[in-house]
Amino acid sequence: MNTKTEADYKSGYVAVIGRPNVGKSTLINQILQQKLSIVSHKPQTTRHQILAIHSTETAQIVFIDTPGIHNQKGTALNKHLNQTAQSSSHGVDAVLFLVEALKWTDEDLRAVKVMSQSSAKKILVINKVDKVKNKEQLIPFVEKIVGEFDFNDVHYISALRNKHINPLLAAIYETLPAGSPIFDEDQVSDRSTRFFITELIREQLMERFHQELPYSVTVNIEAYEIKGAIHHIHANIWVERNNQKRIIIGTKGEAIKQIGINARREIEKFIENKVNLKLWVKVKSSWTDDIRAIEALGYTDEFKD
Ligand SMILES: Nc1nc2c(ncn2[C@@H]2O[C@H](COP(=O)(O)OP(=O)(O)OP(=O)(O)O)[C@@H](O)[C@H]2O)c(=O)[nH]1
Ligand SMILES: [Mg+2]
Repeated sequence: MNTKTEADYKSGYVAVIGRPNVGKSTLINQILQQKLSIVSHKPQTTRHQILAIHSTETAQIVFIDTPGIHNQKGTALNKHLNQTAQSSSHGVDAVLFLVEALKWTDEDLRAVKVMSQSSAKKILVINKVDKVKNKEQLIPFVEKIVGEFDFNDVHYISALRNKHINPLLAAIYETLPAGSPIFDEDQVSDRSTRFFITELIREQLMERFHQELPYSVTVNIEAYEIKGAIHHIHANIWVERNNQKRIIIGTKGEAIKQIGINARREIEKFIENKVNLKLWVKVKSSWTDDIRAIEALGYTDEFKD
């Protein structure tokens, strides 16, 4: 039960927006000290909107991790990812707009325009400052951005190295309205365990096959059974073509075996139980263009409020 009263507590939603690969998920994981959102060096890692709930003694910040806003046109999946990110900047108390230090691309421009439409408080977050040797270079970089677009505040951080996150949290706190906790204080996400399991498998696929496989690889759980102390999980990996299936399976099944071992380890850490993981690779032609398939694989109606 929530015992906090409005007088001594603040709570609200904060959307984290930016082009792919700027470090949105890394920042959220760092704040929560938990891997809620998978991370990779490949752009467009996040595909689903995820709520990450950060509860402290004085506030509850509900972060919305979003897919990076990108310029790739075409498939229904790509359009859906951009729409997801756009819609999340509305109805929130603050927007964190992430950019990578000294890197400004057309995709950042597209993302900042989306963000500008939001009526929430806007915080510009310059991430990956650990990569910048001469920090003075940051001044003209930031001046140009704040000269063109409206921000209430600017922060310089390294999400990866956990640098200057506390001042950012303090600034977020200032934007929140008074209110009692929105979620139970021990709840960290709106997502199910099954969802995180599919994400942990997808993370291994992205890590190993980032060159060979398209973004369209997806995972669903076919069966989940707990027998005694062991969780038996049977998951399908969906690809679009037979040659992609061959890549994932590898010579004599070596690749899929390794994916399975690594994913099982991550899943065991996450659910704190022993796991027996079975993976199957299945081909569904062009599911990224098929809006019904996108619905079936859970890419819609993601934001529960
Ligand atoms: N050097 C450095 N690398 C970082 C930092 N933050 C994130 N990264 C790296 O940047 C890459 C992308 O990070 P993600 O957190 O997946 O980025 P994202 O914005 O969520 O990307 P999408 O989900 O694709 O939109 C990963 O390789 C991270 O390790 C940072 O502060 N410094
Ligand atoms: Mg991400």
